[in-house]
Amino acid sequence: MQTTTFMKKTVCAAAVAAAMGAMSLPVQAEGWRGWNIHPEGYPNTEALEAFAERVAERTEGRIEPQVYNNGVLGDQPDAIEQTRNGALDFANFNMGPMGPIVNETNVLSLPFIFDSIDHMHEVMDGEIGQQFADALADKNLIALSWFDSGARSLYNTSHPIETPEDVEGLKIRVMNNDLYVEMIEALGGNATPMAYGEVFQSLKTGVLDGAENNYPSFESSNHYEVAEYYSLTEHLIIPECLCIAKASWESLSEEDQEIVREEAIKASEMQRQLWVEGSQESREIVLDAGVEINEIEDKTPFQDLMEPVYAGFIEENPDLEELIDAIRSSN
Ligand code: BDP
Repeated sequence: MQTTTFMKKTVCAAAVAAAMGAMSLPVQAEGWRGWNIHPEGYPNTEALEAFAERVAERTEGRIEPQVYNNGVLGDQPDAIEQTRNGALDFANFNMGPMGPIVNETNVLSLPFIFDSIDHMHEVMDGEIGQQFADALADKNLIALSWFDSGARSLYNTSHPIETPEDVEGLKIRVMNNDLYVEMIEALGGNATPMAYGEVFQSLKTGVLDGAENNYPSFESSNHYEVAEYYSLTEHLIIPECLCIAKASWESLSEEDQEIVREEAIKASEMQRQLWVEGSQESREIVLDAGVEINEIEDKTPFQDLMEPVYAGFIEENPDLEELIDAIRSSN
């Protein structure tokens, strides 16, 4: 533990102090490593990079966060573990793959739990959002702000999905969470949990028929190049966190904690704004590339099929029923 902490610290302040001709002892800068699954230019990436820059600036180099894009530090379930044990310092996590680790967050993965993105923000920015942050903190993750992740819709290589019958028999990739397997199976499809980075190749080679995601990810992952039918099921509206490893958080002075918290909130404001613009841009890019996008006039048949998913979840987690009701009735 000692060695790891020591190795994570970059003693670069000595050079700064020397350059300034200062005689005081050098301050140790914390070289914070941040996990990000998205590429450069993605709304989340831009917000994380702004966060890193502002934190370094405002702490005068006491914390030097560095964002590692494209999931180069590992897939999401791994990165969650690494952040929990302090091997990584901060990250932008989707609450989907968080479910197997922080059970309460599974509530956010229940299909159609939110009526709209505004509803999700209202819930997450209020008292209920704090309950999720507390549950994450119990598992060593300090959620300082919530990012937007739009609404996830189904896409596939063979035909538009208009009714649940159109999902029958399709091999659909899902994120790592049993709830999504149940969700796809309830629609008559075959679900395959798979790491994000493997989906493109699997769609291309026919190992998968489809997947589900928001516009920016559908576009930036290039899945639209191989799956040309995007159907607006909007079955999941899942928030994401800007999370700090508990060990990294606790190593900060109160003053630096305040700076990091403020900048995380600013980053989420920036991300949400970029998200709206980015979603629109991505939609245009995929349309220009020939993707067929279809609206679903009546989502009730999809929603009705989710009843057993809710029933099974509540049976296994009776203590979470109140939270589900609170979210559903909060709009
Ligand atoms: C994106 C999320 C990212 C997930 C990815 C996925 O932002 O965290 O890893 O979906 O489908 O929308 O795996």
